[in-house]
Amino acid sequence: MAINYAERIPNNVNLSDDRRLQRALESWQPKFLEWWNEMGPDGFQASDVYLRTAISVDAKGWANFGYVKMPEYRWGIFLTQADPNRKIAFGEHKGQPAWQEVPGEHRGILRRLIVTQGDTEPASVEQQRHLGRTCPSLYDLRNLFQVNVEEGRHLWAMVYLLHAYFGRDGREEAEGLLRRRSGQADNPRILGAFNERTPDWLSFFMFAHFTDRDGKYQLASLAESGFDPLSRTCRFMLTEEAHHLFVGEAGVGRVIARSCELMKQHKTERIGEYGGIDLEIVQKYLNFHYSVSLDLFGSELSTNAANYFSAGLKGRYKEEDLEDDHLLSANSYRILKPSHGKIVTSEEPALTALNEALRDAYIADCERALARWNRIIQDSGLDFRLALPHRGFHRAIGEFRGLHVTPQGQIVSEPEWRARKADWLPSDADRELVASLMKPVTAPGKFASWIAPPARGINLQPVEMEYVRNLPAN
Ligand code: BYC
Ligand code: FE
Ligand code: FE
Repeated sequence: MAINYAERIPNNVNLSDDRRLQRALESWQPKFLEWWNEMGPDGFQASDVYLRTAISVDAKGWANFGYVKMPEYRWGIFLTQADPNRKIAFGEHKGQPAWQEVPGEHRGILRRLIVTQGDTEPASVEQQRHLGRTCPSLYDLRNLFQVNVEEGRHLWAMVYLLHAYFGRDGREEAEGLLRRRSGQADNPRILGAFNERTPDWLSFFMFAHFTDRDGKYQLASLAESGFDPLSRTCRFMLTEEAHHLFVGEAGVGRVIARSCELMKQHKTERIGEYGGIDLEIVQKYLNFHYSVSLDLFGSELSTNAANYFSAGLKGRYKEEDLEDDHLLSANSYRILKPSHGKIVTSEEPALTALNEALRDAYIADCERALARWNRIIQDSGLDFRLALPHRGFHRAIGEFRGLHVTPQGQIVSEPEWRARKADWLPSDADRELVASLMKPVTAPGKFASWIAPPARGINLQPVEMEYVRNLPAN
């Protein structure tokens, strides 16, 4: 499954055998580059960045590292190897051979899933485009750009499917993916979290941790899809996603480590004046990014989710490891929902509760990562502990929407919520404090005051390597 880099669009799908498709994608390519130049990393398009590029989709050695100017990155189309015997593992078509073409009866909802997935990718690049100017180190700057170019490639992954399998409407959707803009009132991105701001690096690390992690769970569910090209493209995307999650978790972990160091050194929890970020502020950022990411799983009870599953288009997390009939015709699932001012458990048909089941898997993953962050604090001998807020906290989608739920899971009145909101979510003052610390640090091997250096560099290189060269002058 070697990747052909001799063509204008690198690919491992024999693109040159399909001239029509190749031409269609080659005419989308300059529009993508126009978008990248307009909405991609602001100020760094001429810099040389130590990036990895896929050379093969095999588990071993898919990455090649070298200095690249981002607009010259070789974005391409990479699918994992096909399994000719693959069968649909769930839903009404269970046991039938996986589809190599779009099943006509499910065309509309399949297209919508692909467009929704595709829309998040450029959105995240837009949200992060201004961050280069305030990077805490060249190491972090390079990681930001690595994530950005790979999100750009994820857009290519979905655009390939739209062009290859959905004809004219697919091509129109592919244009739409370049037209919507994160946070723009008249033409916003589709999902809520992708229209929020990512104003500073703490926010970026939280986003990469919590929001990219939604990506991991959604991609894993789409990797189960009976539509084989979607499954194969998502499988390769997941290998890229692992690095994004590393950037997020390790980034937040290094902020925590530095805060602990300053707290011990100055014997106070208020470390802003010493150049650190209070753990209390870290907790509020966590509350924000976790809650908007929980919304990305959709409503607890969803007929859309039931339809996606029954149609064989979107499975559950690790569908094939689950031991049931893979139809969910008679199963139930326990969810939490508000009822008469309290939060109660309720047995619901498992088929309509699929979003909540995926959210549960995600929450368990977030709990494991949280324990690793708390271990850093514990190992410094401090008593502070971070926590995930209740799943009903600050929700805009689903059963908890419109309610005011505290991080501990109490439903409170609106006045009480307003009075206490600044204890739970970043206040203007918190954001200003964090913003005031975001002074760029670009000397190789140096790090901003608010973050600890990483344990090791990229690709076995030293931490002090010049990961980005040719920075903009200013
Ligand atoms: N914001 O039945 P419901 C990633 C809409 S992240 C706004 O509750 P459903 C990445 C919903 O569209 C992974 N609207 O939900 C991470 C529907 O609208 P319509 C992205 C929302 O459909 C970092 C209505 O509410 N991938 O890759 O079961 C960086 C009722 O829908 C939201 C995917 O999302 C929201 N949060 O599930 C870069 C996978 N939630 O139809 C990249 C594909 C729901 O009434 N998408 N709505 O107009 C899906 O599987 C589903 O669309 C969702 C929603 C899970 C998102
Ligand atoms: Fe992505
Ligand atoms: Fe990602």
